Amino acid sequence: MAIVLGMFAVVLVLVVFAAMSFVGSEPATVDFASGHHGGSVTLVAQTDGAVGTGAHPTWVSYQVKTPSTHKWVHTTLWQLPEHTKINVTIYQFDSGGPLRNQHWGQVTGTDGTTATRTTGTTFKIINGTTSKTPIGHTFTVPALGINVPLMGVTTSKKNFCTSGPCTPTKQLNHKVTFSFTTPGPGNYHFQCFIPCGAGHVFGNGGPMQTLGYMGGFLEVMA
Ligand SMILES: [Cu+2]
Repeated sequence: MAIVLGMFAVVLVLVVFAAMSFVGSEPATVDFASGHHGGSVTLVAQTDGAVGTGAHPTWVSYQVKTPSTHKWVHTTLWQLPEHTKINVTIYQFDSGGPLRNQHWGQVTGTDGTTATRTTGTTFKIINGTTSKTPIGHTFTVPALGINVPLMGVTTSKKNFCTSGPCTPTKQLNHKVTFSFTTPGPGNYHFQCFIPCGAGHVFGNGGPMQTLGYMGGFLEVMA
């Protein structure tokens, strides 16, 4: 009986520790919703080959700029107001490669079904089958039908950003802008669909399956 109780106590302690570390590791939420009274919302994010901060500084990741302090925050929990136009800018600092599935080279679900590059040209698809147009990541919200391919940069360049948060004005990046309109309230999962978790199972482990890195939620608020 003592052994059984002892084992039960050990299991209980382990469960509590696991739960606490899970809760403690949840990324911050950046709030674009409260204080919003009509008009559109500006959302600025970046994708880095190495996030440079937190528990896994070498992991590939998204970061987002707070609307109030304009500081980069390492999180993928973004609160947005409902039925609102969101103007998104993503600075892509990571390298890329040919797409395994050409589907992810298409722009879908955005206003006009287009996105705009640094040069000002709009595009509906990137031919991701060649190494000339490498894709680093995607911004994809499956429930909203949104997909935007994010082009990769050349790692051999001097101003390649090796560790985030990267500086858009100084370091090599592909800037992509697009807009979409939020639906009613709910939690809408978003993620990257490029298996970019190098060193993890089929590139789909590690940062690809961890909140705050290559996946997160658009928390659309009433
Ligand atoms: Cu990715």
